[in-house]
Amino acid sequence: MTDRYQSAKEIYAKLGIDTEEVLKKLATVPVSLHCWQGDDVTGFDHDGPLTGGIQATGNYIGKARTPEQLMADMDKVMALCPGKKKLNVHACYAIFDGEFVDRDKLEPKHFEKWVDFAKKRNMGIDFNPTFFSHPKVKDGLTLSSPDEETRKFWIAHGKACIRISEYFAKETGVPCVMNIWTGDGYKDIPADRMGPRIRYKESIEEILSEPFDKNLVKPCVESKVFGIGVEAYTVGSAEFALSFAAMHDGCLPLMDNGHYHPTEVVSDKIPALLAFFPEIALHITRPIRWDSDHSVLFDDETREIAKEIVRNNALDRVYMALDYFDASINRIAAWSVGFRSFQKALLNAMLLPNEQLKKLQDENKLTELFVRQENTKTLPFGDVWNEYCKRENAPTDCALFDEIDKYEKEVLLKR
Ligand code: RNT
Ligand code: ZN
Repeated sequence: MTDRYQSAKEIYAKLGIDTEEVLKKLATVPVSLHCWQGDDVTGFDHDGPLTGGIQATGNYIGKARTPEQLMADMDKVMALCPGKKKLNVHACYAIFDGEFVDRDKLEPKHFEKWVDFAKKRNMGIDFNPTFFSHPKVKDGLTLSSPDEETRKFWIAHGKACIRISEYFAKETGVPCVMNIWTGDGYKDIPADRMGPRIRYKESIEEILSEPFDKNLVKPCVESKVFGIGVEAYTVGSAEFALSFAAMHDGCLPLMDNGHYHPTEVVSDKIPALLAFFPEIALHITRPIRWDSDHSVLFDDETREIAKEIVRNNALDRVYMALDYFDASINRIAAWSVGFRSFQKALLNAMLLPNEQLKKLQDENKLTELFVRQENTKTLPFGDVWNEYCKRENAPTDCALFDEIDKYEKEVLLKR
């Protein structure tokens, strides 16, 4: 224990915060680490471009091109990050040994290697059907397509993913969050806004008619306001996803903080949803002017998101997953700084005198609240963070770059 941590511990104790308890607790809170930062959302089941209105920009060296490379990179990222990780896989990351099957025919066996990977590392797994980057996306539409054959194909994919999700949960002993997101929409003003939404609704209902144990599989619907080439209208808008989840028992709303108008904040939406839903899910990202999916930083909104989860005692009601993909810088750096930043945000939230601050609000002592809230920003948070990294065998912030640089020279540059 360093002198600096010792001194920080005493300062926090005076505010009624037990740093030891906080460090122990934080190390048990799972955050989903997405596999797709490692290869720019490419996956292993196709050669085509990334579609669906999302884009990874940049061409930094060292992109993972095989399951082995992606898993090795993920291992490196996990070694660089303190905290409990859950694995987040997309259906397009199926691993085929010889025979290839299309997405409507995927089976648990195509994900056996991911299960082995997760089990060996004591991780649960989250899953995502992949409704993009595929020739059967017809005119930009999948589950909301007016073409029955297209719609059927994608429903079959969704059902296959439910079965795979249940397999993940059974194998790992941890519930699997299965997130439904499609890029369905129109570039310009549609003539019919409701038709596609009705079809989308019915398609998701058909997917969820696949039998599954609600304690093992947690289906979610992720909303979005717009995508590239889908600027005028998205089928799965915020109201659509929220209403769908509210009306279907066992279905969760998923909010991605890159999917709203730029002045809207997801932090404020979290307590609103927690007032109604037993459980909700998040994609944590960093949008810059649009849904750009930059790596997460320890910035104001990330801190606010973590605060809303922690101070509402909702760590076990909110499924937290990262979702970004920056290909313009070392991917291991983007991946790990994002995970570490969210860990920092959670730690910061857990180190705040939340109960005292709430009390000031309820007593309408708003001047004191104003002053004390601002004062929390200069508490010796960094000393507790360093101690956390040390205990979790992860590098401190000062040591992080050298480790990334070494891996780049020894592994990534040789690819
Ligand atoms: C796209 C959504 C979606 C994807 C991943 C890859 O805007 O955020 O969650 O990023 O499924
Ligand atoms: Zn997302």
